[in-house]
Order: sequence, then C-alpha cells, then structure tokens
Amino acid sequence: MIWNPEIETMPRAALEKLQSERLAKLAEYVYARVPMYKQRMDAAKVRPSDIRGIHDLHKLPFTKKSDLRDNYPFGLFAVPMSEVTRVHASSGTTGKPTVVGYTKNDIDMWAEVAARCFAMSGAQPGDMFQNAYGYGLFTGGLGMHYGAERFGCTVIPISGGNTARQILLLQDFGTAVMACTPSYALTLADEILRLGIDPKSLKVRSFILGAEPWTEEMRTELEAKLGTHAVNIYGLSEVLGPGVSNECIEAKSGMHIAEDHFLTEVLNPSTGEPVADGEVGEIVFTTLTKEAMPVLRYRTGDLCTITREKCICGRTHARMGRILGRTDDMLIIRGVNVFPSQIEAALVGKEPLTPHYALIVTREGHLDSMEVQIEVHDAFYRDLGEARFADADDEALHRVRAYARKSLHDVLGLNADVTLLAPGQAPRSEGGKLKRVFDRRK
Ligand code: DLL
Repeated sequence: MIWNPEIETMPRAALEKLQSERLAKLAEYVYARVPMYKQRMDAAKVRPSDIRGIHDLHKLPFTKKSDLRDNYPFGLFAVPMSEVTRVHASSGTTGKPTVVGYTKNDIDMWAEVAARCFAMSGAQPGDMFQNAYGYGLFTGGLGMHYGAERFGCTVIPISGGNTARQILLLQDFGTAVMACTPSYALTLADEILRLGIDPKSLKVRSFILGAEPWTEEMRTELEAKLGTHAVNIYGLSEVLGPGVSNECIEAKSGMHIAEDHFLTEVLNPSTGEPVADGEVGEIVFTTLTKEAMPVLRYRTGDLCTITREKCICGRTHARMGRILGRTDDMLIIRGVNVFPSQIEAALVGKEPLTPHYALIVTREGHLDSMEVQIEVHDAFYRDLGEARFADADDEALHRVRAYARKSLHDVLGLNADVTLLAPGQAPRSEGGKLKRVFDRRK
C-alpha cells in the first residue's frame, strides 16, 4: 500500500519542479524571517531571487548543530511564538539541548510523512500499533503517534522501557505493528523467547526501527526470532523527527526520503562538494515546507549513500542506505544521542569531581551500558588518603559517586556507572588527539 501515491510515485521531473518552486519560496521566506540566514546570504552575496530552483541550492549557506546552540533556544524560529504549537529538543553538544519548533502546519506535514512510513512498513489501517519510542522532548514518541493516528491505527502510547508490560500488551492487545529502537527490539525478542512464549502466538507483523544505527545482521536475527518484518526508519529533530525516510517492506533496501519536503544532498564532509550517487558522504537536508524552523542545508553528520534507482515498490523518491558512521564524535547509547562534550559540561565545577574523564561504552546482549571514569580533585584525594580511596565501600566515595551519577543524568538523561579515579589517572593528551571515548560495542 502506498499512502500518497500521487506524491510518492511522482515522476522525477515533476518532483524536481515541485522542489524548485518550494526552494525558491523558502529562500525568500528565511531571508525575510530568520536573521542568521539573512546575514549569511548577505555575506555570500546571495539574494533570495538568485535561488530559482534546485540547481541553485549550492549557493545557499549550510546550517550546523552549532548554529542551533548559538541561537538557543528560539533564535532560528521563523514565526512568532504564538504560532509555535510545539517544541521538541535533543542533545546539544554542551549541557544545553538543541531546540526545534513546529507550527500547526508543520505537525500536520509530520503526521503525513509519518503516515507514509506506516504504509511503507506494511501496516494496515485498523492495526494495533504499540509505540515504544519515548514520549517527551524526544521526537520519536509523538512523531510516530501522530503518524499512526493519521494512518488509522489504534495507538498504544506505552512509551519506552518496562519489558514485562511491553510483552503483556503485545500478547493481550494483539499488537500488529511495533516501533522502538533496534537494540530494544532484540532485547524484547530475547525476553519473549526466554519466557517460553511462542512468537507465533503473537500478532505482530512489523517492527519499525530507528533512532540509532543497526545492521543487516540485526534485522536477520530479529526477523528469524520473531517471524516478523523489521524495517528501518530515519529522522532527526533538527529536520523533523522520525519520518524523514523509511524503508519499504517490498524491497527493504534503503529508506525512501520524503523528497517533496526534504531536499537531499550527499556531500564530501571535508570539502562540502557533492559525491556521486552510491558513494558514501554526509547527508544534508533542506526543509522545503517547514514553517516554524526551516533549515537550509543542515549538516546531519550522518554518513551514508543515496540511490535514485527505480524501486520495486513503485515509489520514485530516492533511497538512503543505512547510516554507516558519523562525521563527529556523537554516540548513540540506548537510543539517546550523547556528545562527549556533554560529559565535560556535566562535570565541570562539580567539586570534588574534575572534568577529566574516560567514557567506556559496552554492550551486553543487546543492551548498551556506559561507564564514566572520573578523576577527583587533588585535595579530596589527599584528605581521604590512598587507603580509603581504594576501599570501594567507603561512605564518602559512595556519596561522590551518587553525586556524579546525578550530575551526568541531569545532562544526558541516562544512567551511567561511575568509577572514581585518583588524580592524573584519566587519559591526557599526549600531543595528538585526546582519546577518552572507548566504544567497545562492536
Ligand atoms: O532519533 C528521530 C527518530 C526517532 C528517528 C525515532 C527514528 C525513529 P534525534 O534524537 O535528533 O532524532 O537523533 C537523530 O539519530 O542524526 C542519526 O545519527 C540517528 N538515527 C536516527 N535514525 C537512525 C537510523 C531521532 N534509522 C540522529 N539509523 C540521526 C541510524 C539513526 N541512525
């Protein structure tokens, strides 16, 4: 089933014409409404009237995550606050989140593109949809929720976590479609099997999985364990949230980008020049229709390929491959984006902790865990003495660890195991790039 055949199977020429019209309007719109874009376009001597179509896209300035930080919280909004219906936020590179806003029309467009994803994932109107993405500032929960309602599912807004309850509802409510992170889907599958539940007794047909990188091996494993389909969904808050692209169940070979709303480039991350279709580069999006916070050429930091080859499902929109890596140091731990710089921000000024740390990420089964090793201040170490510092049960150390865990949780929204290090024990730069993140998940 194709949700919006007229748009999703549009011949390329017609699609490009639509994109060109929308891009020209967008250039006028942001120039008039967003001071940062006016300044950047003026500096580059680009007038809105120079942007006549998609072939002029390269003239427009890039947008980076740091631009959102520099304009925190609402400086890139193109409409008065009275027209902003909702805000969401994701991890920034420091203690402050990255904020995005939506008008009523933006929410409506989001529901439309997310509804397309349900169709692509093999959902049927009337299906029970169990939404195990987190509800809240994260775009996953509400984004999928509105898409499912638009599509005509019955939504179970269970949100993330609580595996026992997830399984109970899968069994008792007859869930046909479920959405969560891929690592959580595998945890769930293992638990279902461990409890001796026959997967055939469940009605679930499709898992819509995204928000973190995953692999073909994980797909094969999940599909074999539960006898369901697993499809990939992609999105990011700065551009929209879930629904920017989604695999079709027919091909399961790349995610169709909603190209009528998101103009896509794949660029060499160092030069900013386009790479050929099929070559790996950074995927960059320009939002063609967003009102509250449109972005020009947003540098996602996500590395992937793109293809415009015909797809067996009949959709003409380009497909992006799996995310193969990042151009920056962002990690995704249990579906939550984490920048190492946030850890520093969480620790700085928190006596007796220091911002000298090492981050170790591991995966047991399918669950990520993170350990943060943090150096304590000299004075604290001296006052306590070496012997007490070596005693894991020491009261004072307990308190400091709890304080560190809370400080990290306040900024990251994640629980971390904390180990305290004596002064001088955390990694230091030895001239080269300081390595203090150890991702041991692979
Ligand atoms: O993760 C939106 C989302 C929610 C997508 C639910 C899919 C499902 P952010 O929290 O802003 O938004 O994180 C965006 O997550 O730049 C990618 O690095 C990563 N990411 C998202 N989807 C995928 C995916 C949501 N399917 C960042 N595969 C993006 C790999 C993904 N990485």
